[in-house]
Order: sequence, then C-alpha cells, then structure tokens
Amino acid sequence: MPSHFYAPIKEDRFAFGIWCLQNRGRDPFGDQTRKEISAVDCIKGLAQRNCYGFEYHDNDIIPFGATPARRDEIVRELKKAMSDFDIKATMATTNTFYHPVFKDGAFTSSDPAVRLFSTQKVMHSIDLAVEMGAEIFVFWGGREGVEVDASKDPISASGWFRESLNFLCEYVISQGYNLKFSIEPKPNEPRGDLFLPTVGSVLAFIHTLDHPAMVGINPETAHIKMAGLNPYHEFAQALDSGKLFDVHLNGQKPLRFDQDLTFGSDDLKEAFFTTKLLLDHKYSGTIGFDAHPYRTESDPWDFVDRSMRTYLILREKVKAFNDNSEIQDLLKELNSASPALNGFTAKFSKDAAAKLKAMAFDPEALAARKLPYERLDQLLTEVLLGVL
Ligand code: GCO
Ligand code: MN
Repeated sequence: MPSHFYAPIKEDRFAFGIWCLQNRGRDPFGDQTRKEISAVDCIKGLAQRNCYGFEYHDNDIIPFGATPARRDEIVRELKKAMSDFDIKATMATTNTFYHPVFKDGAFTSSDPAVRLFSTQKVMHSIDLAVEMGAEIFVFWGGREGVEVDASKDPISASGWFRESLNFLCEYVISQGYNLKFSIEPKPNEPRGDLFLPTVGSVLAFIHTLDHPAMVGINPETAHIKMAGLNPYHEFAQALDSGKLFDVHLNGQKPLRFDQDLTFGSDDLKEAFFTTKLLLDHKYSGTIGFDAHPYRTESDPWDFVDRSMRTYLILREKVKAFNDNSEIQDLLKELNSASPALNGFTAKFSKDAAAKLKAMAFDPEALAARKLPYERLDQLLTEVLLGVL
C-alpha cells in the first residue's frame, strides 16, 4: 500500500493536545531533552499535517498571571494563525494543577478561597475557550485527590466539586455559550489517589449534577489501563450512556505510572477495538490524541504522524474485519442462538413473568454449545498481521 494512502484529511477530525507537542521530555528523574515549541508553531505543524484541530490548557497559550492586554494580544495572534493555517481549537481545558496554589486540590481544596480562585480561573478559561471557538471544555482533576486519607472527607470533596461544576454550568448558560463540559477520569498521578478514578465513577457523579445533560466524559486509554481496566469497555460504557463527548487516545502498560505512550504502540488489538467501537457506533466527536513523544525524540512530529497513521490503518483493519466473510459468518452463528427467545424480557408483564417462571430449559444442552472463540480471535490476529 503506498504510504500516502493513509494521509490524514480534515474529515478524519484528528486533534492533538498542544501540551503533547510542547512536552520537553522532563520527568521526575531527568531534565528536558528537547526544546519547547511555541503554540503557534504547534498549530502550524498540526495544520500542515491536515489535523482538524488542537486542544489546549489556558496556560499552554496564555502564561499564568498574564495581563488582560497581553492575553488579548496572544488571542489575536493565535486566531490569526488558526485562520491562516485552517485549524480549529476543538477542546479547551484549564490548568488547575501546576501552580503550588493547587497543591491540595483546586475544586476539592479544603480552603474555599482556593476553590473560588479555581472557579474564577475556569470562568476566564471558559471565556477564552468560547473566543477560540472550542465547543468542548474538559475538567481533568490532576490535583483533585489525596495522599493522606485522614486529611479530607471524600463526601465533602465530592460536594465541593459538585458545587463548583453546578456554578460553572450556570455561568455557561447565563452567558449563552455553546459549550459542553467533559470530565476526564484518572485513578492516580500526580496525587496518590484521585477522585473520580474511572468512567463509571464519573457517570455516577454526572447524574448528581444540576445540569447532567451538559456534562459528559473524556476517557483516556492510559488512565483506564493505569487502573488495570479495559479501554474498549470503558469507552463503550461512556458511549452507551450518550456521554462520550470526546476521547484521548494513547497507550499504556497496565498498572504502572502514567506512561502516556503513543496510540497503538503497546497493544494493537486493544487499539483496534477502541477504533472499531468509535467507527461501528458512529462516534462523531474529534479523535483526540493525548500522549508524549518518547523522551528520546528531539521533536514531536514522528509521534504526531504515526498516531494518525496508526488510527487510519486500524480503520482499514476494522473494515477488513467487518467485511471478512468467515469472521462475519462466525459472528452471525454466535449471535443467532435461540432466536425465538430473543427480546423476551424487553417488556415486563405479569404474564411474561409467569411464562418465564414456567419455561423449561436444558442447561446441559445450553452448556454444550460450541463457541469457537480461539478461531475467531485467530482470524482477528491474522487481519491485524496482514495475512487476511
Ligand atoms: C494526564 C492528563 C492530561 C489531561 C490534560 C487535560 O497527563 O494525566 O491526560 O494530559 O488530559 O491535562 O486537562
Ligand atoms: Mn488526557
């Protein structure tokens, strides 16, 4: 296959966090290994690669504490770059984790002044997001957690977070902004334990808010695997609940520190299923990548190119899987057991309950059913290896 076959186009709706490109390879044990790239150069480089959009934190583009005049000047410059290079700001978020003021949480700090400072920072960040044209606004609670459980009642912490989010939803409504919120779960790091660690916990939390329809989930592959869970299933749960507002695709070995590996670099089968889920269920948000180029890289562009290319190749593999007659025949056979009983419990009635109670089953015969999953999995392996 010629390499240009997998060249991204705008309709693919790819987006990268500019913080990924600005990452300088610094880690807790070592200094930076590459130069920082300016926001404008990030945007330009992404646009040249036909990326649809970019994602940013307020302080990726506006330095913490910048004067209003400086802020306006930067916004003018960025908006010009976005229009010159034809690229959108698809997602915006707020840095509520870097400055020491957030050392014990932003919205979950036990100090109401810190909570209000955080809410105020997010209000400014929301105004900026709308000016930049973003329609998704993410909350990643990097400092919303604890090391010392004695320090904080998690129910109070949840209440503080809820109060701030409710206030911010009202702010968006009162301004007439077209903006949806999306919460990004993570189990730990940089805190020992973070609140809202998984998709399930965010889903439950959303339904305690005053405006649940405005709030969704931004699941990230790595965060899910840090908890030892299955990204395909976690993304699916968000999608099934109508809450998959955006995604962060990357890679991660299970149960380790946040590695932020490139999408598809550590587990192709898993990346395949995430891609398949988004395609099969017509996910219409952006395909956001949130990873760090390896510390050994001297610039981020191979990382950018390969993330999109891997996704596009996997998209072809999904098509190959969906079009393969042996696989589809097998799936048809697997999904056509006991057709007369299908949907029996879809509608409850006393009569249906009585019938079900009286229904005769032959558990031995049901247990004897052949399930050729070894064969099915091998067929997928061969699709991925390029044999089928
Ligand atoms: C992480 C997070 C962040 C967030 C981003 C959005 O490193 O754990 O993924 O990259 O996605 O900061 O707020
Ligand atoms: Mn992320």
